[in-house]
Amino acid sequence: MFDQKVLDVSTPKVMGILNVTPDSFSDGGKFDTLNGGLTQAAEMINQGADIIDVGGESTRPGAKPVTVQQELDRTIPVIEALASRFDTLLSIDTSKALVMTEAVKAGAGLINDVRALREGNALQAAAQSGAAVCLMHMQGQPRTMQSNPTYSDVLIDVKQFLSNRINDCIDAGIPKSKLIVDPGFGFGKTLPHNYQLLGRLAELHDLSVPLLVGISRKSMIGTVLDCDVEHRLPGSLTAATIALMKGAHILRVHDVKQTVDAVKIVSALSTYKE
Ligand code: 8Y7
Repeated sequence: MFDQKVLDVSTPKVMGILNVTPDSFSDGGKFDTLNGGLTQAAEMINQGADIIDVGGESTRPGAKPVTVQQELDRTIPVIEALASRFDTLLSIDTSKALVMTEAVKAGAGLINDVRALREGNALQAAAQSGAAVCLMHMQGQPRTMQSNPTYSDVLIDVKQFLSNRINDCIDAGIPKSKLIVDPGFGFGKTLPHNYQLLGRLAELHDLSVPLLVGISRKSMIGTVLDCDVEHRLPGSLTAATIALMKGAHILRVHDVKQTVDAVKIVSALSTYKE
């Protein structure tokens, strides 16, 4: 099972999303990015977040790429500051080898890579760092991934990809006990693909590693409900609950407090099972 020293996933865990892209905070200066990030992280930790996922590159469809230096400048000070103040597991959301290395030095214990360590040197950097890794499935690249995603069977294809990446990680020296997988909702998937994956999520347990899911406020919620981002909380919680019922171990979310409540309700089912 997953490395208990990294994170105990015997009960479901909540990962709070911390975007430290300048446009996330008031006027976007350096000071604002660091302080805004710390304030938001502290609030999520208070609300019961088990992990804080720090990201300095937007991976939304059509987002502009950022340089290594920009990503380092945005994320490393936040990780250092959080590591000195809190015991909470810190995750670095990046695909860049150098950012992985520096983030782990600064105190991150988990690498969350939407490109599953396929960028230059990422596999080696992650292995060298000794951190845990979340391998996410994505078809194509963020800029173009939603143009015409196709699969023969989305669940089988995603599972095969993740299985291959697990093997590549093990070959590179990352123990299986440090790996997490994620089907990558919204990353090169149509609406039917996303719901087929959610419905068959439990089949990914065959990979024998913990399962992370990120559905919070995504277009798979907004499209069904025909609502914009600020009205997607009830739909996001419903989808999170479905994922929990299918055995998801970690939920990556914006709304930590409400998701912790959903986890408690689902956990009460096991507590009071006869
Ligand atoms: C996911 C993610 C994003 C996800 C993992 C968003 C960075 C888009 N989504 N990482 N990142 N899983 N592991 O809407 O689903 O949050 S960015």
